[in-house]
Amino acid sequence: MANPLKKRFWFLLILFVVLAIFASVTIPKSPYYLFADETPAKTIHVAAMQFAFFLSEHAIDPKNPTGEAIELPTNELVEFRVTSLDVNHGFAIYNAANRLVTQTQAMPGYVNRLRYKFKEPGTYNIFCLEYCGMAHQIMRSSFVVK
Ligand SMILES: [Cu+2]
Repeated sequence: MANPLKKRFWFLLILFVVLAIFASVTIPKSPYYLFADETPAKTIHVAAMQFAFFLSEHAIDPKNPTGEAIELPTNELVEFRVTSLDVNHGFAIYNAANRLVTQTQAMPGYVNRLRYKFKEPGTYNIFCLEYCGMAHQIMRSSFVVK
């Protein structure tokens, strides 16, 4: 009869090796490390607020938030600096085919940096993915990638 402690040892060793391989393959590809060592070609400031997004190439005044039409280049690194002026919101970017491309949270008191390289030109839509109030579903914006 096989020793149950030996069986357990081999089971745990194989489990550890499988988890170590999985972690070493997937962690470097997580969004937190994507483009971490590159300097963004463009920085876009984003302020979310019930029920609108303000996007600007300049810092946004929280007392009088305004945005502007945004045009971004293809295949260049863009950094969105996303915050909220009231409650938690989502900042989700969808391509022209309405597929989710990338997303982060917009939270009061925090600036989340979302880095992305847009490979396809076109109009991208921004939707809020966090239920934030009665008019949550109309909270949207867009920008153009050329
Ligand atoms: Cu919302």
